[in-house]
Amino acid sequence: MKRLLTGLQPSGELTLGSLIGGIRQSVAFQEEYDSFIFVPDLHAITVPQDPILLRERIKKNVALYLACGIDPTKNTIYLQSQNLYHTNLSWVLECNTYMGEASRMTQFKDKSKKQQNVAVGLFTYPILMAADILLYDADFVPVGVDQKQHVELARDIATRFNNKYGDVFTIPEPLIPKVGAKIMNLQDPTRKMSKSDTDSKGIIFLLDSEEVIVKKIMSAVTDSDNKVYYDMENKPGISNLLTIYSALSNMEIKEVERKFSDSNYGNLKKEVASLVVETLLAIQEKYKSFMEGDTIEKILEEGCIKTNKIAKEKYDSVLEKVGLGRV
Ligand code: ATP
Ligand code: LTN
Repeated sequence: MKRLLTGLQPSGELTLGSLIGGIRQSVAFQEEYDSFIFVPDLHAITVPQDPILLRERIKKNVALYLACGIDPTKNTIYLQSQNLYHTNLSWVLECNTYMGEASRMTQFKDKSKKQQNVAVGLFTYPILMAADILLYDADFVPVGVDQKQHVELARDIATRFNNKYGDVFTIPEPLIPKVGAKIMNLQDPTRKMSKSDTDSKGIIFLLDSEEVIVKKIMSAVTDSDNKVYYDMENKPGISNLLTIYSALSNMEIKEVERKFSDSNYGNLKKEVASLVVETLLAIQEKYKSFMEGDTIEKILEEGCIKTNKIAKEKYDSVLEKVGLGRV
């Protein structure tokens, strides 16, 4: 079985976009791959975080993965900060990465503009990400397009390292989702629904209450044409609602279009709201039971033990190659 590894930053509460575009893909992959899913919590502190909120969010996100169908018997689930080999390997890789290539990372350029004081960790972030991937010989790394450049950097570092010291690392390949359902912000349907956005009116969070979900969908921005059909360019709001309905009902867009061809916008919104509520309430029910018991602690403990063993072996062989470790 080929190995797949991915991480979702606990940078915000998970959204309907995270479910449809991210988590559901991982649920499909778990049947086919030896899947490693971890929480890159060390990556989260590259920008300021409130410690209490951060700890809460990490646990909530793990509970939500499980509630959305990530099966702990098919996935290795763990926290990055519980495995010191990530940062240790990152240091060795930093010493094998050039300033020139690290300086080309476009996400650093974007993210650093938003910070008053830019942490050095924000700059070295992609090298830690390379360590996350290379420690486990991941064959595939599912990521959004914005992360592709980072996986390519991991490939470059691994290739250079292998050439210099002899084969140690598997060269990973990014898995970019085919143009699938991209869920847009309900208030500005030309922008992606993003968990770290500050204005929550256009974002459906997986833990929103029924009342809030209905309110957000009923006030989604549409157009004045009052005809329901899919046209992302001219009718992004309506198209986004059709996309959400299609993704959650597993119906083709064409079928959904047909179903609502005689509806007015109010009716369409009501139906979409009711399907989103049904889906999310079922997830929230499971989420509650995961938050109450000690399942999460147990899963993370198991993941921690398993991944520390794998990572130690890889790290030891890296040390040996570069002339460090036991003499
Ligand atoms: P952030 O705001 O912190 O950058 P994000 O909400 O944009 O986060 P990521 O954590 O970068 O989401 O994405 C995780 C995965 O979920 C990626 O595979 C991404 O493609 C997918 N994803 C996130 N938001 C959406 C969305 N609105 N529509 C479709 N897929 C999404
Ligand atoms: N940078 C990624 C999160 C991340 C990751 C990884 C993803 C950290 N390490 C390793 C895949 C593999 C993000 O912000 N989405």
